Amino acid sequence: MKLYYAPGTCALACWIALEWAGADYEAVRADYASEEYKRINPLAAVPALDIGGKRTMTQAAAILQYIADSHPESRLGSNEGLENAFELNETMSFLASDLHPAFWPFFMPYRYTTDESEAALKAVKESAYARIDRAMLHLENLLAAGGGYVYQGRRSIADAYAFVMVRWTENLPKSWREYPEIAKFMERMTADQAVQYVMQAQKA
Ligand SMILES: N[C@@H](CCC(=O)N[C@@H](CS)C(=O)NCC(=O)O)C(=O)O
Repeated sequence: MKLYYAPGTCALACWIALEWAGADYEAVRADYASEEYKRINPLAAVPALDIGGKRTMTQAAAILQYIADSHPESRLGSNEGLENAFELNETMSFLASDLHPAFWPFFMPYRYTTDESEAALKAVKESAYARIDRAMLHLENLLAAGGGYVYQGRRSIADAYAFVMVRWTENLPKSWREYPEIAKFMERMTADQAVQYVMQAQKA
């Protein structure tokens, strides 16, 4: 299977999960704005996963779940039971629909205003900080409850997903270093061999 990614993006979460799962895959660098890539994902975004099916899979959270489900021995998915499955689903939804979008005005302020002036773009960027902080504080609480893991005290797809987005706070006025639980989580994740491999390989 082929994972389409771009450096620094949320697609790296899928790459880390593929490594953790011991999957047989190829990582393909994509130019997400290109016409060629739009034929792979009409939404012009990474990640996309091609498993040789009728169409390419898209949406990071869904792809991560697929990786976990297709490699059950790697125990990257939820624990047994309806409520446990709900909790992972809830956490993945939080990451995909609260944490991730909180960054959009920061990275792409021009999409959130019709005023093209520098001052307007700066204001939009700065408006992102409060939503990012709100989501980071929620993640901080999840990690405290999970003993340093995002989901139920053990490694899961949620760790990979949270890790790549937390990195985006690096150059913000309030970076991940200012959240004690997240800082410990980042220390553990950056020491992980698969994470180190992916973070190096994505630069190539
Ligand atoms: N809803 C999609 C969003 C994916 C997404 O926004 N990916 C970013 C990288 S983190 C991207 O490709 N952005 C390109 C763009 O917005 O032009 C998902 O969760 O997979």
